Amino acid sequence: MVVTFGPVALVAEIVMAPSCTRRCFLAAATSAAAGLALSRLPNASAAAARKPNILYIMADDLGYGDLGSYGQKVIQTPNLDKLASQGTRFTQCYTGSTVCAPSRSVLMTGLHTGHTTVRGNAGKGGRVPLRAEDVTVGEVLKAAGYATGMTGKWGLGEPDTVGLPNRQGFDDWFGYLNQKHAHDYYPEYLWHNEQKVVLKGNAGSKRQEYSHDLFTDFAEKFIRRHADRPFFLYLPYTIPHAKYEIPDTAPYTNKPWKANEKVHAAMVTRMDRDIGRLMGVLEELKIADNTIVFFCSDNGAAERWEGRFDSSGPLRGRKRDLYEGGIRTPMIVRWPGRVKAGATSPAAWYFADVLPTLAELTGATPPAGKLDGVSVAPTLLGKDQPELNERFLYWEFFERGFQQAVRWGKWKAIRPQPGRPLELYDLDADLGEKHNVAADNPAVIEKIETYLKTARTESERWPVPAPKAEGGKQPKKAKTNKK
Ligand SMILES: [Ca+2]
Repeated sequence: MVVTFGPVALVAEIVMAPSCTRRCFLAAATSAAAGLALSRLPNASAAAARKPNILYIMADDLGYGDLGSYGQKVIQTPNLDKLASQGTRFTQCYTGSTVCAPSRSVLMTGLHTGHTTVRGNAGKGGRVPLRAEDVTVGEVLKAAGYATGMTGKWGLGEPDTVGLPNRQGFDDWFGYLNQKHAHDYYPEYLWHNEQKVVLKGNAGSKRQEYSHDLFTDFAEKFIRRHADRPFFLYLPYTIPHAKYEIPDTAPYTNKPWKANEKVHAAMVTRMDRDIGRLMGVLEELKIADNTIVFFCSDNGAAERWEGRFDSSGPLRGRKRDLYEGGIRTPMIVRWPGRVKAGATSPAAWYFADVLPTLAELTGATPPAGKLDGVSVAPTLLGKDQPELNERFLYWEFFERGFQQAVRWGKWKAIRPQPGRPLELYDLDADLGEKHNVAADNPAVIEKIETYLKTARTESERWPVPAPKAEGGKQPKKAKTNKK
């Protein structure tokens, strides 16, 4: 039974440990069975005794260019820069979508927007929750024995739906369910599991409890409470999403900038400070080396802040675009001794890969059905995965009609509206997606068009609109479909 799980080499190492009794062997072997990826590493046997904790931190609407380690010159992010220096910085990692809810749905389910349940912030008939049959990364890690926590913005289920975090694998969570509610940084209430928690400091017009600070407090307590067992803490911060509210714009208060610019910068720096605080807690508890820390954004920059921060960096577009500025994210992964420190990786991967990756890193069992993502654990651990360059990454987006995007090797294709020809960009030569080279590469277009024929399934809640006639008028058939 033991051998059917873990690679033989790892089991052999455990068997040969001199002081190991049968009981100790079984405990270690169970742990090893649950630690496949660890076994690929030279010093795996010691680490295999204890599954790694996972701290997955995600900002909201943070741009590709907002961090010092990704080229930001103005906003200070010393703690995240340190995280990058201690881990690997991925330059071609992508979110699940160009807006909040579908991106989170992809992250949670390992399915891209052409298959996942929540394909937009709202669908036909309003917001759509995850379904009971959706298997989230929370459920996958919980089943592997992890304590599962979440704090911040959920966005995948309203009260009294099966989409609630507690019904999707999270033991303990605190924050916003509803995305619009999350625009308010001084809410009158938040949720702790299925209970409403009234924030007295924000009653009426009072502004004393900044929700972001409460999430950091919750995260710290969760980590302390679970320091002696494997935990998965998902921390989807709401910063730096609008509204532009913050207790203090330091250290930018005296800058000659617009008010919202000061708030944006101060939000990012405040989040950075708090991530530094959580890293300090991991160090204090002596679990920093056994905790895999991820940091990313949920979609591209909401504002480009051109000439001030240039939050999309060198990329075209921003949130709500399928150009790179809408979907490419900073991604930093830190795991001392395992994920290479101070390294940069151009491997192309995306949110759909997170579930299978975390499953492999923790020895959890991924859901039975086919996922769109693959495990990029080998890539995180510094191994080549040339197959990542051969697969297709897929996005679709329903606001402003219907757009689709595909990444395939160096190529990026976008269909801006149904029925329109694909645009094609060579990202190696043209990171800013300025030159549509579709006409010069018919074989590439044909290959991507063939892929698109089977890339997605229909969703009742997000019907694809019929192609618009030239000039923007809907053909008659589309009108009947719109009811
Ligand atoms: Ca967002």
